[in-house]
This record gives sequence, C-alpha cells and structure tokens, in this order.
Amino acid sequence: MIEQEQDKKEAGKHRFNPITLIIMAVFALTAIAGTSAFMVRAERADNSVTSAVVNNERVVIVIEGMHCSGCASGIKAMLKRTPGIVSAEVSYENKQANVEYNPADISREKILEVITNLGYKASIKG
Ligand SMILES: [Cu+2]
Repeated sequence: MIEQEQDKKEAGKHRFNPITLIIMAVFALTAIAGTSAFMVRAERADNSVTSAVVNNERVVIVIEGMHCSGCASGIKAMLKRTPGIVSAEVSYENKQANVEYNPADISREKILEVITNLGYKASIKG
C-alpha cells in the first residue's frame, strides 16, 4: 500500500514531462490558429453585411433598334460586365431593359450610354 502511494507521488512529479509539454504546445498553437481563422471569418461576414447595406437602385430603359433576341442578349452581356451594374435583364419582346445598379458607382446616364454605344436608341422609361 505504501509503495503504491509513493508511486502515485512519483507519477505526479513527472506529469509535465517533455512529451506532455510538446502536446500542450501543439494544442495551444492549434487553439491560437483556430481563433485567428475564426476572426478572419468574422471579418469577412462583416464585409458582406456592409455590402448588403448598399442601396442599389433599379431603372427601366426603353430600347429601340433591337432586331432579334440576339440583340437583347448582346446588350445584356455588355450591361452585366459594366462596373456598377449589379444585374440586367433585357427583353427583345418588351423592347426594354431592367437594370439594377449601384448609384455610387454608375449613373443612369452612363447606363444609357452603354446601350447607345452598341448602336441602339435608349431612354429611361418614365
Ligand atoms: Cu439582333
């Protein structure tokens, strides 16, 4: 019995042997890395919140000169790759475009210009 008690004490003394310390260090580093990864994710989530707060606007544009649905597709493609334009739908049948844009990045006049530069006549529906 006494010997066993002494063994426990011995074991207690050697609780922090080098291997235990290394394992603890790895755990600590993992915890730090995990925390910073979480912080990066939190930051990204924050950014998406701020961009969602931006008030995009919509404008309906009457387009003259489209001959087929291919014309509509071409205008739509050009609008979609114009900075400041969030989304664009162009209807050949309705002869109009529905454009969502960020007024901080592009004006309605500039959007009309994108269409007129392609050879069509464009005006804001109003
Ligand atoms: Cu066409």
